[in-house]
Amino acid sequence: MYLPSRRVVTVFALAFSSGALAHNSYVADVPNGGDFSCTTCHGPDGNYSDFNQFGDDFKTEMNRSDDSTPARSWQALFDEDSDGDGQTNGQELGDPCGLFSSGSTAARTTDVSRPGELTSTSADPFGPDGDADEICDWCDNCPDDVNSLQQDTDADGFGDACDAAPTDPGCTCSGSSSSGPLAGALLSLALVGLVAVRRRR
Ligand SMILES: [Ca+2]
Ligand SMILES: [Ca+2]
Ligand SMILES: [Ca+2]
Ligand SMILES: [Ca+2]
Repeated sequence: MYLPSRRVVTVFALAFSSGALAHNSYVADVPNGGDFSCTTCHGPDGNYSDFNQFGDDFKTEMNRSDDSTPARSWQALFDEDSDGDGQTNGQELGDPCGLFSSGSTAARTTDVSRPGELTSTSADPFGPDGDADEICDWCDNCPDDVNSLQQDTDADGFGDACDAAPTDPGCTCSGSSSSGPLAGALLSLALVGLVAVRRRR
């Protein structure tokens, strides 16, 4: 019976363990990285040398050496659609806004799908999305108002749809923009009433 030499066994063990170690060290760099074991980045048989497209993209990002883009950056991948299924990597892995940082908990931990598998998609990639405008709550500048264009004229972080002063960047007060004109109209009516009362006197 053939028995492999100690050297062969050692090389095989090192090769396997290095793959496993690499996998374990990268899991924390991807939102919900442990959900699909190694098949988030690797093929369905779990072969460490077999990368799916997301795995290839991730590997490229890991190995990036130029200074302009920090290496190991999820932010460079979240808005890409590696497998071409119509959902971004972030939508599939529960971080559609790219808020995840290594080791943190993803914004969404349910309804996660594989970003490197065309037939795997999330049922609600924008969720949770309280106003159903296809901008998830975490990155919606007006989470209670339908404003899919996210217009923010004064760039103060509050969308025009819910900015009490949509053209005044100095006013960071939030609230429905409709409350501004309404409040103004009510104030005008009060002033007219006050003037009328004084004239009668
Ligand atoms: Ca996708
Ligand atoms: Ca929304
Ligand atoms: Ca909205
Ligand atoms: Ca604004």
